[in-house]
Amino acid sequence: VTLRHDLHNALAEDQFELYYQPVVDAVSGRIRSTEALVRWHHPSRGMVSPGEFIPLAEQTGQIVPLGRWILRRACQDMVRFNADRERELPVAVNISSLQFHRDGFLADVRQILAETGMPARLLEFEVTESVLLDGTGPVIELMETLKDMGIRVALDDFGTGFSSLSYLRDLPTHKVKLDRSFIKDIQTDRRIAAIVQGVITMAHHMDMCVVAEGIETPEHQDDLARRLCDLLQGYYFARPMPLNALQALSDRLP
Ligand code: G
Ligand code: G
Ligand code: MN
Ligand code: NA
Repeated sequence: VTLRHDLHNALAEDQFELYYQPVVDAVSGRIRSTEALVRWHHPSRGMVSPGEFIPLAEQTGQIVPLGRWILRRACQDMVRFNADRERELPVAVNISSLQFHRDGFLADVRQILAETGMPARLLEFEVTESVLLDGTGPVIELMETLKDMGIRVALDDFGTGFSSLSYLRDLPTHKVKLDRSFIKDIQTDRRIAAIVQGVITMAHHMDMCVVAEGIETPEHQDDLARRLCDLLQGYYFARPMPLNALQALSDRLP
């Protein structure tokens, strides 16, 4: 039996779970937000990586109901999580191409916000350049509408596509997430370091904030903090974790 076949029943069988990875202030290391990352507990194979099943779900169209479930669960979780926190944490949800460009997307989002009581200002969407490129419709208008609703859209995996600079120029976005492939080599490759510094400086001149992904060592943190990168995310601070673990962590690192 194939993964594709199993995926078909996984939603009805309640086999998905959301993990959350903290995003921290580059200098203080304190939690500023979280990214929701879906996990599939397969009945016989154990945990299957989203790197494996998200592309499948995109091919079959299942990403639409799955994406709706992910957004609803992230909102439910964070409303609950924030209820007993002094400072509320925003959550970022990855949005696939098919989901983003579907006619019913905005209606789904409005419905889920209303139903869960999630404040739009605490919700952020992460989209990649390829999601934006796929668009046949008016991507900028959609992003403006989301912005008017109070939802921010961040550019994910920034630097891995081909049109990064024009996106910075044209899109109503407040945040870029530097792909972790840059961070990996930042200390050994002067060109990479120059690109990273250039993106940070440019983004700041455009009133955007920069998140560096894939921070795995204290040297990575020092380097990015020195370059005035705003936010950091990576295994050095925390791996993606279940909601109750995030709760425990944030109680220790308020
Ligand atoms: O969590 P992990 O690093 O294994 O994720 C692998 C890939 O799957 C990443 O590219 C990530 O963006 C994607 N991914 C994880 N969770 C989601 C999700 O909820 N929705 C979408 N569309 N992609 C996700
Ligand atoms: O494509 P996107 O940026 O949404 O995917 C995030 C993915 O990166 C998740 O699957 C998450 O598990 C992974 N990730 C998060 N931090 C690190 C890290 O420090 N190192 C590596 N190798 N992967 C990471
Ligand atoms: Mn992401
Ligand atoms: Na990324």
